[in-house]
Amino acid sequence: VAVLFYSPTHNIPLWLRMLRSELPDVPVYAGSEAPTDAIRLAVAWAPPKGYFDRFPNLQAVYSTGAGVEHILAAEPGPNILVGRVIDPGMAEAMSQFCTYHAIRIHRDFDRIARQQRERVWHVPVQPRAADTRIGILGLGMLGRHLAGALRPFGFSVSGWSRSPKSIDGVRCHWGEDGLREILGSCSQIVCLLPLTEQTRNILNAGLFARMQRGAALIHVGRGGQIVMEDLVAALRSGQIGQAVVDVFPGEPLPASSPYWDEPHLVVTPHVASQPDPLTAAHQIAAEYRRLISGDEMTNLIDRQSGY
Ligand code: NDP
Ligand code: OXD
Repeated sequence: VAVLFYSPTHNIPLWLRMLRSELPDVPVYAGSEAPTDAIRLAVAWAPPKGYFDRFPNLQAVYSTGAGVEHILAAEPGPNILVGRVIDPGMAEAMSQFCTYHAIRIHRDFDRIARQQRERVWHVPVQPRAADTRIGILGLGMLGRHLAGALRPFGFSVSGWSRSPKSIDGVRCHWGEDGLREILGSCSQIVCLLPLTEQTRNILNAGLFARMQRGAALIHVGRGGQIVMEDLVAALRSGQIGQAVVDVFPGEPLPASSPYWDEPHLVVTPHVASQPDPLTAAHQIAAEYRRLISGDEMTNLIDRQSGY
């Protein structure tokens, strides 16, 4: 009975070390060396399609991170449980990333930096945080944490989810009508949705047209949710004032991409938040013990809804 780790991008020796120290009595293998019959639990990032077919006794696959669309794309058998790491450190890092950009945009700190380069001493009018309404698309583990992180700065906060919600201090919207309301009422929109059939290409020209003119977009969900050509057109027309994009339809973004140079667009290399291998390994070890003792596993996703 053993655990498998697979990733084309992670620091594999580090993850193996962490998993082995949390599961000292359990063999933990990296992809290519695994004895296929023994593997019960796999921990993976972006496995190729059909990758799990070779493990006849596999019962559960955990994403190393919060998103699971890359696991589902590999098409694990229908009876295999799919879960994800729920890391408090990830939520903190995501809130830091989004709050930093929200404040930078709200206070127009780019203009202050420009003034320094131009040796201009000019004191702009200080905007009121309550007048800036920030809309968060996705009120899950990360979106809710971000809502809580923005409130102490005085921002007005709205959120959008699939099912109705009631969160203290947050104007909650849901469904199609809710999307129209949140887009029309916020001067900054943060996308923290999972990638599913419903959210693929959701950030497109139609959605941008429903945002307030000159509003900002902070996209930290998934690359498959944004139509980059539409974003560039919206930035150039002024419909979107500025954008931060952390996740792209094709990653890594090639050096030849024009997006690096697009005015009013901040490009970041999928760094908003990353799982901490130490806490992730601790959590995965607990899940493994539940699996082996027949207890219900936690942090599983609903394969029907895709998140
Ligand atoms: P959760 O699964 O906890 O929450 C997802 C939220 O999105 C829920 O509120 C859900 O609504 C809502 N949602 C899903 N589908 C729809 C829909 N069709 N319409 C409206 N709302 C919808 O996800 P997390 O908060 O943990 O993570 C969100 C995503 O962030 C991840 O899937 C990943 O893609 C991305 N991410 C990006 C990182 C980065 O570094 N850029 C790092 C980590 C994650 P409901 O509550 O009603 O179910
Ligand atoms: C994740 C990510 O989904 O890092 O965890 O994007």
